[in-house]
Amino acid sequence: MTGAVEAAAALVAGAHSVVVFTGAGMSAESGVPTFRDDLTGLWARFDAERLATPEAFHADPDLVWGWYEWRRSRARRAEPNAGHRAVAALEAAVPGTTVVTQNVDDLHERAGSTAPNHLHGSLFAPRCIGAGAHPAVFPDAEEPQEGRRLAPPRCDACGALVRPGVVWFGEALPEEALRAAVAAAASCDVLLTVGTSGVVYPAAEIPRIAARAGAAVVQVNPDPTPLDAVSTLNLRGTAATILPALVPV
Ligand code: BJW
Repeated sequence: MTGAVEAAAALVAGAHSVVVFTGAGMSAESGVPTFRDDLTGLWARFDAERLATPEAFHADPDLVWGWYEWRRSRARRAEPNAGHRAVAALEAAVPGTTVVTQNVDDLHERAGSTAPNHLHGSLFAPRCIGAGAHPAVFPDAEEPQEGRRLAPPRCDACGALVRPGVVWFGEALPEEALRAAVAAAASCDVLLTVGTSGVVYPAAEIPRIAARAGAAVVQVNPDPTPLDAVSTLNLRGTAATILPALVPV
């Protein structure tokens, strides 16, 4: 263990309350591409920041729904990695632990985390765009390797188009999830920020809120990010290699 990893492990071991704040890098070693990785297959010539918008869905629902169904089928096939399992073990070891994730996969849950707080929604909670926002249920499909355009289903209750249950650019985050994340960040002893570029707001405020409130912020990321500046310790490595060393034994 390097000195910085040992120092981070000591901070976690001495904490009563820990927030684990995760981004797409958390699932990279499970084979789920990060949000800012280049798109592949049918979407190679598109920019994720433009596809993840209500405007893109309204302009071309089949393109955007096909992208999300492709991602949902890949996320279903992915398995949690050692980093997800370490987060669940940390929750068990430090009872005052809150997991706040920007990820739309379910790998924290499948690794054993009890109730991760999903700030940007979920690939597994589609709903209709009608006024009732009815939850939609339809069979899982195996998507082809290269992806495909796919017409979104219609809502059984009101006939409106079904959309992914994620938070797109320009949309509000789920109110209760954001409130709980802000409260946990404002009162924790240690915040671990893992695998996020820290550029998408308001989520990127979460580590900054913890730092302003006096918590130690420990960043796990192979690359520098704007969160380096608020981090007490910057651990340059991957989630699956570093997080297991931070779990108190
Ligand atoms: C590893 C690793 C390994 C690799 N181990 N690490 C203030 C300032 C400027 C702009 C704004 C602002 N406030 C709001 C905005 C606008 C906008 C915004 O932030 N834009 C910025 C891009 C400039 N925000 C919004 O629009 C938000 N809504 C909003 O503000 O609404 C206002 C409102 C209020 C009331 C009513 C109505 C409106 C909504 C933001 C929603 C973001 N949604 C997305 C898409 C979700 C669905 C989908 O997945 O398709 O969420 S965008 C995308 O970014 C996704 C992610 O959750 C999010 C964060 O990305 P993340 O997780 O950090 O991934 P990457 O790829 O960026 O980084 C990966 C990192 O991992 C890298 O650092 C790697 O080095 C690292 N890594 N391998 C550890 N193995």
